[in-house]
Amino acid sequence: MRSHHRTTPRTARVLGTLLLVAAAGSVTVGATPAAAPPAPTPLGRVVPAPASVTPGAAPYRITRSTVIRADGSGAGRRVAEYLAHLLRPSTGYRLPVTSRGPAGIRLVLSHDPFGAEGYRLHSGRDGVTITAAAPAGLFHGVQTLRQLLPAAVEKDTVRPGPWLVAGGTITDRPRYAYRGAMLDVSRHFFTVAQVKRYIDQLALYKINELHLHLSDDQGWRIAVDSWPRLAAYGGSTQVGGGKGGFYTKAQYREIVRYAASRYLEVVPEIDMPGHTNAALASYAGLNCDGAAPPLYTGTEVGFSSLCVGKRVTYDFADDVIRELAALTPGRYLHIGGDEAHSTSHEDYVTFMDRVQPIVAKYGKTVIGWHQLTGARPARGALAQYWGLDDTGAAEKAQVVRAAQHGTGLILSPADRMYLDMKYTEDTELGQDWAGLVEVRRSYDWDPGAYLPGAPASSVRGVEAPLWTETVATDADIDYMAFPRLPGAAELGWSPAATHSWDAYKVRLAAQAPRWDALGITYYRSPQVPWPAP
Ligand code: NGO
Repeated sequence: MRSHHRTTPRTARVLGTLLLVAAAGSVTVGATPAAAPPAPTPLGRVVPAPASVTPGAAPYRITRSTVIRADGSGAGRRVAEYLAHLLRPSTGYRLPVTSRGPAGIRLVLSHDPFGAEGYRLHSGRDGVTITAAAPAGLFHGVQTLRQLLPAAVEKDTVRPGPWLVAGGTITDRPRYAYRGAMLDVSRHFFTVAQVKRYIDQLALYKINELHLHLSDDQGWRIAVDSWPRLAAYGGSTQVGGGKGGFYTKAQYREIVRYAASRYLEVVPEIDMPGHTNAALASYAGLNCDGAAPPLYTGTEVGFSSLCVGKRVTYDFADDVIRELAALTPGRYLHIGGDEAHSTSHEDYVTFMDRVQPIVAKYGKTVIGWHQLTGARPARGALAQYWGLDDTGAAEKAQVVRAAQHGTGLILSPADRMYLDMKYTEDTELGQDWAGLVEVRRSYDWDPGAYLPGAPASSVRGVEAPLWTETVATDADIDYMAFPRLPGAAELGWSPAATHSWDAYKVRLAAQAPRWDALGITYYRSPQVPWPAP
């Protein structure tokens, strides 16, 4: 294990103690190997771990006369409506939302310095109050409130309760502003309903960026009016030869809207100049030799490239980026740039020099896979690192140098964060090119120390990509994402001082009844002390 996990700084112990107090009701400093850990109380089982937890005496009880109050009629009110929607099916209560008068659950926007996404949640006999400086903070506070209630609250039919919210105060804010998950909708296509289901799972763990890998060799998944064959033909298949699919602009807007209602920003990716067979197959003119290759349904990588010397390539890039930027209220547009093995280095640099300004022209910030740092990353660009712990020093140094010169970093080390890696040799789904990634391995590292030499401020956060060569259904997504996804979320949200595998695995285990209630099928890793099913 990495040595920085062995030495626990003082602040870490103080916060860790708070968590342990919450978890066990007693003070225990110094991790003993958790053989039979006590079941954590609701306050001690929240994932991602809050920045600070102070248990209180009496819980609040939600009853049939509970009212939810949010001041005003704007975004705060909509968060209150969202909360009521979550609670009504299982409690069977009316839970009216009001903007004045007494209320058991109050969402308050205030000028207190909670930051863009932080919040304070106070729960006691008289009620629950969530206070934040911005609606996103109220929303994240609601996710915490959810986890303070019994798992049965997630059911969609009426349950007996009682609906107790553990008493105490949580003050919380994220470590990183960028906490992402990527879904590859190219290798296998996923419908709008499937993407929404994943969004709801991400929101529960306070993830705020949904990266959609919209194009690759096997499929083009977004309608582009000026190049209609990209979706109509390039989207007509997928890995294994199934019928594929694509999002109309209206459908894509619906994904963006739904994500925004859960405080997630959508980051669209068009992977270029490699990983472009679907586009090359759709338009012969994009190929250097003018001949369109057939559609591709295998899983090899690195064989396709846009034609860097042709003018039409940049007309294509401009049209696609313009139309996609118009569908994107978010700040970022991801242009891929990985595994351009069929593009010469010189061509790669030329291509990136020409395409990055197009992204800026349409008002967006470039994100690229970290190979972009081998070209000239545009000012303000972010590079997404997907190497391994033991990636060569020269490659890491190139990324670190870019970070020292202002390129921001999103960390997705493949042998930690890739949700498509097998857990063990016996995992049926998934790949193993980056190794086997069990739950502990995926959680137990520090994004702040991962690339020594990269300025702390260059690390904008983490992202857990789910590539879908072997993933085709909701159940497949669930199995690969759970239980690793909550760990990725915790790495992005929780202060480094709360990091402890022994404490985390107990909190993680306590999530299982919630997943059962939500219909999420997960991998029962032997590393985690799950409750009996
Ligand atoms: C690599 C490759 C993808 C694969 C993935 C599978 C990146 C950035 N490019 O990650 O095309 O789908 O591995 O794990």
